[in-house]
Amino acid sequence: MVVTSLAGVSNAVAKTYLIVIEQMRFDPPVLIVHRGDRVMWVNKDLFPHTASAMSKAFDSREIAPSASWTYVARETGSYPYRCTLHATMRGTVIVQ
Ligand SMILES: [Cu+2]
Repeated sequence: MVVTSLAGVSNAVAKTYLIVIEQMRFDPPVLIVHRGDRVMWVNKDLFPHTASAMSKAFDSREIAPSASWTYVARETGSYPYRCTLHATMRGTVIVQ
């Protein structure tokens, strides 16, 4: 895996964005972040979920109730993802 330098990023302060999992939904369903930012999924349901990229770029595996999982967005692109436990649950992270 290539470790990219952050030298070219004008805003060096990485942000953390929250995606709340509640009532079988990802909120927001589409999230746009910048390279280097963190995306944290927080599970507010009473049963586990996953955030699993279709491309396999990331996979939280099971996020327990009240637990969270964080992904550092290192590569630009559009990342549709789903919950592998519930077929209707889908979202997209776009890394610019
Ligand atoms: Cu689920």
